[in-house]
Amino acid sequence: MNKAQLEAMLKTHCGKSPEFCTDKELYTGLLSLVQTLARKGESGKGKKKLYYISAEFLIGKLLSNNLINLRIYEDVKSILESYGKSLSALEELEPEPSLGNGGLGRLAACFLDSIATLGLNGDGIGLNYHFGLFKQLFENNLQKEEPDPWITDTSWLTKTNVVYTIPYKGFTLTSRMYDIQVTGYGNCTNKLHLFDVETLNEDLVTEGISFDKTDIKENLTLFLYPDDSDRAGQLLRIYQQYFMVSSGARLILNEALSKGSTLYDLPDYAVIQINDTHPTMVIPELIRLLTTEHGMEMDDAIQVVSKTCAYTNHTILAEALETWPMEFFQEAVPQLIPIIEVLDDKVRRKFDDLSTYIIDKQERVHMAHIDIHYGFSVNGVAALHTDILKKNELNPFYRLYPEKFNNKTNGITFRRWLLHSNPQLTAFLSQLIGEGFKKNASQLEMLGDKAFIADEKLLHRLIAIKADKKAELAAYLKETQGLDINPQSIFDIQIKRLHEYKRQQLNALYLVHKYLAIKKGKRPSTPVTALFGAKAAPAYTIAKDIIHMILCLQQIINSDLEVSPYLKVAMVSNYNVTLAEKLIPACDISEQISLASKEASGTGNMKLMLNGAVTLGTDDGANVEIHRLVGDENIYIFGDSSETVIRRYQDGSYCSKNYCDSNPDLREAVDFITGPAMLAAGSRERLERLQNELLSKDWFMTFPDFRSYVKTKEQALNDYENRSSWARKMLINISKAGYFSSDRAISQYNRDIWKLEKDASRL
Ligand code: 26V
Repeated sequence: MNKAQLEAMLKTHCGKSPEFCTDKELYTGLLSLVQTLARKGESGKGKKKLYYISAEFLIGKLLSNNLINLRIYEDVKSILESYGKSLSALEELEPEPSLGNGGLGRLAACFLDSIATLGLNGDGIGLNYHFGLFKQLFENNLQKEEPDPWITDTSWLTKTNVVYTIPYKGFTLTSRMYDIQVTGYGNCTNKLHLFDVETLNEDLVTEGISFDKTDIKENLTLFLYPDDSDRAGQLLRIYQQYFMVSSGARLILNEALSKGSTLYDLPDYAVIQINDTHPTMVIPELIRLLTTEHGMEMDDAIQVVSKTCAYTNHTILAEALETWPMEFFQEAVPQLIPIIEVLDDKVRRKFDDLSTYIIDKQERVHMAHIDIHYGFSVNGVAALHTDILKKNELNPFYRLYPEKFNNKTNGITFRRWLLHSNPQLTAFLSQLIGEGFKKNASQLEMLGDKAFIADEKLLHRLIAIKADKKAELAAYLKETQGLDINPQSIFDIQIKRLHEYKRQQLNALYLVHKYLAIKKGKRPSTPVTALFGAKAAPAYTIAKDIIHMILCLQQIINSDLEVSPYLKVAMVSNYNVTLAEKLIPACDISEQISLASKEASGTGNMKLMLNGAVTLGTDDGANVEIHRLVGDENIYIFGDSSETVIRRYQDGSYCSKNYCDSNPDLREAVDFITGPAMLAAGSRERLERLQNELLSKDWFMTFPDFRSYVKTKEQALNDYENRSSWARKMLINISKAGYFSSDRAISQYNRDIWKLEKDASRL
């Protein structure tokens, strides 16, 4: 389509010429134009279809992403400009759907983009949370949670006529399917199906994000992951999960039937990727539907379902592996109990290792065990993670089914995380190596050419682009959050969910140490800004205490006239996809400092390297693969190895206090937490609790890594001074990022697990 045709279409969809439109009218017109164009790429005709079922899809704003994928972004931008209108102003009007917590949900969104881009027949299945994850505010140096509505008359959701009746103990709920189009880069469009309850009542929300957790009819899809610290919250999770999988299972069976399946051949029509354990009930639910509504024998149904389902594991953290008391099933979905008992019984007959049973002695149901016994594939999300699953966490299962285990290192979509978030860098890279990398990310390797690496002018241009993105970010944060940061400083960024294993507290301890060093006269040559973005789960007390510590430090350091010219702390509030798109291109140092063995993969690490940040991290998750690709010279690795950490957990030898006593710098930093400055800024209760947690437990071993973290970070800050040499590191990081494209990840999923035909007619 040429520009004139596009302009004509835009006018039709707006109902008048752009110059007479308000921004809202333009936004609505563009939305309808995009939906019309995207419809041309829909097919759904392929015989076999992938269903990516996930409790989270952190899709972010869609307007620009869709314009890029439809390849009309530049034309639309310039048409709007010719009428004195700005596309970025329209982008600001779009609310962000926060339908995910972090990496797992964002991965699902990147995967949908790549599935469509590769022309694969694959849809997402999830829930239509009306408020998604909470909106984060800061008050008195504390996190406050508020609902974050995103559904308006101009959202991307389309109501469908697909309606199911979902049975629970003592009542039923009506489920309706809403669709969001998923455009690929090229011509293919798939769908994200989000199921919603017809009887939802948004007025149930009272103070903050509190609501009546027992009123399932009215609350089912209000929030993502409602507070599950109590029984009512946990039960609500079961109600939500069952609603999602029962709706999904019915859709999957109906689609297969409509294409001529007998259901005995379901694996020829459907493959279901179970994203972590949240959708696990799809296995017993499918078996239930096949046996009760489609007349299949139990053994046949189990066989069919086992050949259809594949499971991805995203964490080794014991507390995150779901186990539900049998009593919860009794209360919410008793119809699944006989099925789960049969599944457990079959395992017991076959194997004598108790640790692989589905129902344990305490009558708890281990969801991952269902997935592993009754799925045909089990994958981890980075090489190290999959190795740890095989050797440690899931070793008894690996010994039973070695052939099921495989690794699929995570990936990210470059359309959003480079083309959209960093058009300046994209244009520069295109000048150097052509446009091919947009479709084939491995072409970024060409940037590693000796001629490029030695080209000082090129390196300075790279630095200039980074400087522009830093200035843009500083202006944005000033305008939207009142944060004052120096764009000339080094931007050291840690953005991810707040969790003790990710160790924001280690970064905070470093900042105390640095603050005190500057006070003693050790000033850095280039000022440093430590940026954080993180939400803490509402009921996760220590995580909130860590946020409190960082916000107190921000107040103390930034208002200290002696120190703030050299060091500043800025914790952005409500870190989400939109903010990530602004923070990532501006980053110099990417903090990936999880305790080795604990971060399954990480994907922020990939987005940051792609945008020319240099990683400061532990040998954990996908950092290991980044390290291998860029080499020792172009990454800063510190801390104990995953083997050491795992051994230390096994022999129970770790005692945090000993480390503290033998390192005066660490002692000084830990003491500072409850020193007079902090107590004046914050809450004694929170600060003492955090300090005590570190001194008496420090479960994620920040103390043993403190010394090498400080040393390695100082090395990175010193190396930054040599601008050309630093820019070379940036370029090499970009050149090696191609491996982390989600197109590569999805090709591997398809080659090894899904085995879908490419729909050539759509490419
Ligand atoms: C969930 C929970 C929920 C209960 C409280 C503690 C807790 C701790 C961790 C989790 C994580 C759930 C799974 C998850 O989000 N995993 C992330 O998946 C990403 C995509 O594969 C991966 O890059 C991250 O390393 C991994 O943490």
